[in-house]
Amino acid sequence: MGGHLVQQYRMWVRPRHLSKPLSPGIPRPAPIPIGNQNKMIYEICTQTDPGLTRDNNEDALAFDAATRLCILADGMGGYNAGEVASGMAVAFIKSEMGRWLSQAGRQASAKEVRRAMEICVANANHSIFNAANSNPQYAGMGTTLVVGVFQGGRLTLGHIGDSRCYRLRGQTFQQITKDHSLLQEQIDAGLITPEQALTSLNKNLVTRALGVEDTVLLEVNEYRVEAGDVYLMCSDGLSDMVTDEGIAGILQRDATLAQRAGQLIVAANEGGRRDNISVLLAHAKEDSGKRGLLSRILGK
Ligand SMILES: [Mn+2]
Repeated sequence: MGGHLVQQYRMWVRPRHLSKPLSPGIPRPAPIPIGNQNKMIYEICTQTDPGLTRDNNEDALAFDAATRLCILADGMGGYNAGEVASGMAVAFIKSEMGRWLSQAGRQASAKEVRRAMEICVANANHSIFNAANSNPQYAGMGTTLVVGVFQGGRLTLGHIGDSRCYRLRGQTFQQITKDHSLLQEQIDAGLITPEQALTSLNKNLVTRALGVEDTVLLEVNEYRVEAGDVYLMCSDGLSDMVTDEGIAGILQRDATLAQRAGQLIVAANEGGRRDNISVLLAHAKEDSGKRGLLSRILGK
């Protein structure tokens, strides 16, 4: 029973207090060129941990190396419903979006990738919402989502809820998604300061979630990727437990990407809270051009 209560602490709330619909995000900037795709290579790794006090993991994450599609979800709902929702979201998007990306190939424009992502997430939303409505044990389940596609020098990034994406560029570490949460809305409205937010009790109330209503608004933004950038996608099990400075310090260590992912998990567990922790790291590197003689002759 205790475990059940722990699983329930994270909830979705309808943003009823808002006088107008949530804005779909910042005004859309000019499309970002994809650049020379052959010049950027990506190393991607993932790690997830149930945490110190939970025996189940309601986070789910995956990536597809061929299409550089990255997905992370943090589910919510009673019993194992959170696991079902996040698992469905990741499996569905990996399969559908992965198939579209491999068919559309490297030629897909920013607009097409954005559209495909929106359709894919809308379909995933339907399938989770239908499962929740046809199985009483899954009633009300839902999940946060971060989904990213790296193409050459461009990242198309979608998110719902409070799972996040951060970027380390040189010495600058920055959160590049903005949570869809009650807390973020209170900060935006000037009701509380970011400092007060760190100790707030309603950290876990999200105002958007996948699968809880018949439609969902995915926020999609595009970013220019520079060689050397490290991107971190994570669930709140990391971001609630480790400060931005702490995360940046680990990402700047001289260690392999997988080692740094493991060190983030350790740091979150040292904080001692009882949530699942998931991290996905993507390191953009300039292709050194040291290809074999044959591929240089063939121009590939
Ligand atoms: Mn969580």
